[in-house]
Amino acid sequence: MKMMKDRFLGSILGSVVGDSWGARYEGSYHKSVRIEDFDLVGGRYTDDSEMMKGVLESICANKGEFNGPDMAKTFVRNFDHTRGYGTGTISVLMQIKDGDPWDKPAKEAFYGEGSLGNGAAMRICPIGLLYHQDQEKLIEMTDQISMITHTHRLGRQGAILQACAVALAVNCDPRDFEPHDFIEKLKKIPHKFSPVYQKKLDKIETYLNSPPSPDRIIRELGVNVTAPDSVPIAIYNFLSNSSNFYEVLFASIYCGGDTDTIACMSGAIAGAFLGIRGIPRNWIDIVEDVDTFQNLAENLFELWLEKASK
Ligand code: F2R
Ligand code: MG
Ligand code: MG
Repeated sequence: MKMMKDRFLGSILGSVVGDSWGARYEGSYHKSVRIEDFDLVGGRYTDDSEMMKGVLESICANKGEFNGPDMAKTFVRNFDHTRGYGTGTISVLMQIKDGDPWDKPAKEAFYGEGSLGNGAAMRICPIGLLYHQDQEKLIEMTDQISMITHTHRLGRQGAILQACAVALAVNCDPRDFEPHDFIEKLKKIPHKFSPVYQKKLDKIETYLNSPPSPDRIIRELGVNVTAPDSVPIAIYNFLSNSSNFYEVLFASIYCGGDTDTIACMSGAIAGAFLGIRGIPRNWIDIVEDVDTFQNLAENLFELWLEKASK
């Protein structure tokens, strides 16, 4: 049980550490990220962690169940415009704040297409943790939570892929880890992923055998704010550096582009895999509001324990 608690804490705090570190480099061109600059830094977390906090608060208050009005209200209450939100998400949250039903504005975003941004994936790790033994429930809840802001199938599928990666990482033993098995299991998720995700999972498998240049990885997997161009590279950065949390984050930031979000997602997977003991304590201690995130992670673990004992 102690090991499991370590993994819950590792994933939530690993995600916030990745977001806070990555935020320094968001939008950078990858060749301008210098290893000598990448040192112990604190800094503010961004929208990624603020929205994950909202997911944690709402699911803990609702005993692990989805409550759409409550979660939307929590996102709106927490919203701090200085944290660098995506324009589509800002618009959705402001419309809900102004009185629209919680499930209306997201469907109308982007001329009715819905958002395929990575905002649903970046906040979803609590669901991967809580439902790591129940894939059906994990997929159902991830989809419901995504729909508050992201109704495009690619935005929702990216969140499902990320939540499943966190769940798989919780279930893996680092002493006996095979990255190829991890990808195979992701490919076998009983959910119809669009070809863009299927092709990128195939590429990751190939790259694990024979890693191409960083330029090619960035070009083929993508490093931007859309879910299909960020969730796959976060998974790859974890799988190609799984034994070392620092290397996972460094690879995610070195790629440039949407560094806070890619480091947040790879940090969530690596933290679930290595546990909080895999993250140097002094890195965690400098995270803004660390006690709040730690308490929420502990509450989530207690909720899981309660459900597992029934
Ligand atoms: N927004 C940012 N970073 C830029 C500004 C940060 C700056 N440093 C600051 O401090 O102000 N980061 C955050 O946004 C990403 C998550 O975005 P989310 O929540 O998915 O928002 P949105 O707007 O729905 O989607 C993001 C963009 O994707 C494109 N897009 C989405 N759906 C589309 C569609 N159907 N058709 C065409 N384009 C679509 C748009 O460009 C959206 O703006 C994270 O990186 C987070 O850190
Ligand atoms: Mg952000
Ligand atoms: Mg970002």
